[in-house]
Amino acid sequence: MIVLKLGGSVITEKNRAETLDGDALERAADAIAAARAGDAADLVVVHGGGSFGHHNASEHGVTTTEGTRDANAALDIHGAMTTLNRFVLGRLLERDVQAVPVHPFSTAHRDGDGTLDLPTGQVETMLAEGFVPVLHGDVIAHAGAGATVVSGDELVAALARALEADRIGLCSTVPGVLDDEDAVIDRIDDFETVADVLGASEATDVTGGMAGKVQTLLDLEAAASVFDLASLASFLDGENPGTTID
Ligand code: IP8
Repeated sequence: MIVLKLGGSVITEKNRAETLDGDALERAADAIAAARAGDAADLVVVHGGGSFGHHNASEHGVTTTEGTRDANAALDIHGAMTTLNRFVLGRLLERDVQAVPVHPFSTAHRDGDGTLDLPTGQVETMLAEGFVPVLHGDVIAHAGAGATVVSGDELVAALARALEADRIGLCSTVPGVLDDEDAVIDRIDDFETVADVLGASEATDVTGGMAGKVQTLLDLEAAASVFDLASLASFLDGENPGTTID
């Protein structure tokens, strides 16, 4: 089974509030639909926020650790993410991909120490019944902190562990993890060797840049690939485009 993250900056115009990158989303949906039409593995999709969610989260001062107890603030962030989720589902459904939503706010929470608890029974049942579950970065209840942001990357890691994913794909705006000369690093198997070339994301992003992603992915059992939209079809075809993190 495959866990695929569609980066928020891939499917939205990240620097213009609540603006979809319609062409990019169509291309992503085309690649997913083509893969589903073949002899496809089970697929779980997670998408990030991009310009839906991050702006709302920073307006309300909400991050993965700083929470809010204002339900209106939580709903503002959640609402932006569910709007984007509807767009993603819509593009997939138009292509006969049997995509269904899973909203983390209604299913997941964080313990007092910030650990994410994401039940996956519904996702497993959806997969067994032939659906493609589509999750998204969100706000979730956080013991002792109100509600905090959960990033798509955290969801990818939790799903990959719980569902024993075979492959993880991160479809990003860059063709892979880049070194200091902007060349794609083919393979990363420990963090120290790449730590100083990994910068933080420039646009408003409350959940961290590439360095955080690489660290999270290194901790997982399954191999992960970081690639751009041009390589999504080849990843879904079983190839290893971009950077392999294992
Ligand atoms: O774009 C965060 O998801 P990400 C979503 O995967 C929110 O970091 C609510 C800011």
